Amino acid sequence: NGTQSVGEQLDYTITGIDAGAGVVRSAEQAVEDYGLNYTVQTSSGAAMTQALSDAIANEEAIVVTGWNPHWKFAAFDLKYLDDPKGSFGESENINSIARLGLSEDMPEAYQILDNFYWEGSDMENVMVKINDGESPKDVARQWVDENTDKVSVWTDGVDPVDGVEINLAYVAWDSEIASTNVIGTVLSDMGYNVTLTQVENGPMWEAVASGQTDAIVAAWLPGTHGDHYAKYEGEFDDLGANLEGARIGLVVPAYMEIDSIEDLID
Ligand code: PBE
Repeated sequence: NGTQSVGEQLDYTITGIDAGAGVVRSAEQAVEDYGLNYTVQTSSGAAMTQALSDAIANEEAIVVTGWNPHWKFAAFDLKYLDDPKGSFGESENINSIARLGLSEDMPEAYQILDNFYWEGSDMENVMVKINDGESPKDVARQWVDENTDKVSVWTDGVDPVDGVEINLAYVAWDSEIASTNVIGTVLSDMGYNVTLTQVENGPMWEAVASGQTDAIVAAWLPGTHGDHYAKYEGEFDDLGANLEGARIGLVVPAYMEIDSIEDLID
């Protein structure tokens, strides 16, 4: 297909994830910013990584909405496309957000959530194992057991509780499956009766703002979820970053001979 343009090779399609994801919204922004005649196809994180894996097996062209931390960078040789117009923003933090009143109602959980902080490499280790086929719960259990040095900092000086119910909402993004299961395991070890509720992105923000859920550890800021953050500002308690140096953007296999979103233009 040496005669085909990049756009033709890609069927003028950016392989997206769930429609509610910030990275999909940013990809639609990029289509506008760069004047691309591409469609951002929405599906799910799992469908995106399957499409990526299939394309790489056949050395075909593909461009996906990507982010890190993510196991795909350990599994495949990938690169971000440069984004000179800044459609995808800069470096991101992942923040923990509590419902209003959590600090009074569940001071122990609040303290742990406030202390929760880990590195991109920690999250990626958890993600890689989950992708290898182990259950998120089992991998989280293992990570917590093997990282008592880190976990003990989060629980330092916090008294255990006796079966208090707590709910954490999350979206089924690989990164958030990892983080939510890990903090859920830590809270459970501290005596909480933990429920993890999987929802879509918009409903996740609405749930923490309305108090339907107690907390989320999945707030990508300032860009990716900036619209949700602004919509509900004042209706939640921002506990700050649990991870720094995250990123979103358009990602392609390293063998593709393009380096910038601008190279998608025919
Ligand atoms: N993500 C992973 C999410 C946030 C976490 C980058 C796919 C998104 O809203 O795009």
